[in-house]
Amino acid sequence: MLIQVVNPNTTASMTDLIGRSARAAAGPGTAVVAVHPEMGPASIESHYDEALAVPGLLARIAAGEAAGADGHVVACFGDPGLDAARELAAGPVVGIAEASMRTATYLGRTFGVVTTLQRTTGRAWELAGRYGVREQCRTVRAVEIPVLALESDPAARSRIAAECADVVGTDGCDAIVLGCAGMADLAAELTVRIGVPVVDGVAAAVTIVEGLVRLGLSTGKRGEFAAPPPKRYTGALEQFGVGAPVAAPEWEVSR
Ligand code: 5HY
Repeated sequence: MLIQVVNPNTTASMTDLIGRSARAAAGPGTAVVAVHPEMGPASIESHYDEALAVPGLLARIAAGEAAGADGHVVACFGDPGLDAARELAAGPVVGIAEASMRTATYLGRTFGVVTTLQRTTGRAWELAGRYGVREQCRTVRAVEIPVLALESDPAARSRIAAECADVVGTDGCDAIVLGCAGMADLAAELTVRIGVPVVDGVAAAVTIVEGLVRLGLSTGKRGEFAAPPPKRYTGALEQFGVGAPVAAPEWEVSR
């Protein structure tokens, strides 16, 4: 099978990091392509960023569909455009926030989220409510490190570790969810260092998509997530008209 993992921001180094985590989680017989949009924000740290990331994300979902992807991951902790992507895709589409939060509920009674900026914590709480895990989510913390500084700030790793340790020590959480795709490479080390399961949403989402495809299950297309009704889109969005030609991705499906 082939899973397309879309980093909705446009930073190639973050796409590479996401791809490494996704490939490490994928089982034998599962190919992973990690991509990002040609247009959109370099990182997603606000509602404005999130809104402007969605068109590029959807273009990637459409291209992946045309190229035969069996499923998709939306690799951003706000799960931007997830419902719209489910309308476009034939296969399952899973966001890393939903995947990581639901996964954490299998690992203990409570979990805490550690994310980047304080201003994004409201979205994490909102998603916990949307996904029906608000009771198990005991805390959402921010280390106040911008998304792209996760790679460049030498103190980032230790600050995230300290926040995770406090989530366990102060809030007594049984598990931790990393609230940014850019933290994907920290989960294994933090699990050992903190002593509780630390969930990377990229790996969790790939595993869930893989399982759904293996079970022959996908998004229900008879109701809310049926293909969008055809209509005209104007201006910069003209390419999104349903039925408009879809740009082929740079990658080929090699099964
Ligand atoms: C993410 N932003 O996973 C989110 C994290 C966040 O560019 N990729 C981003 O802080 O909301």
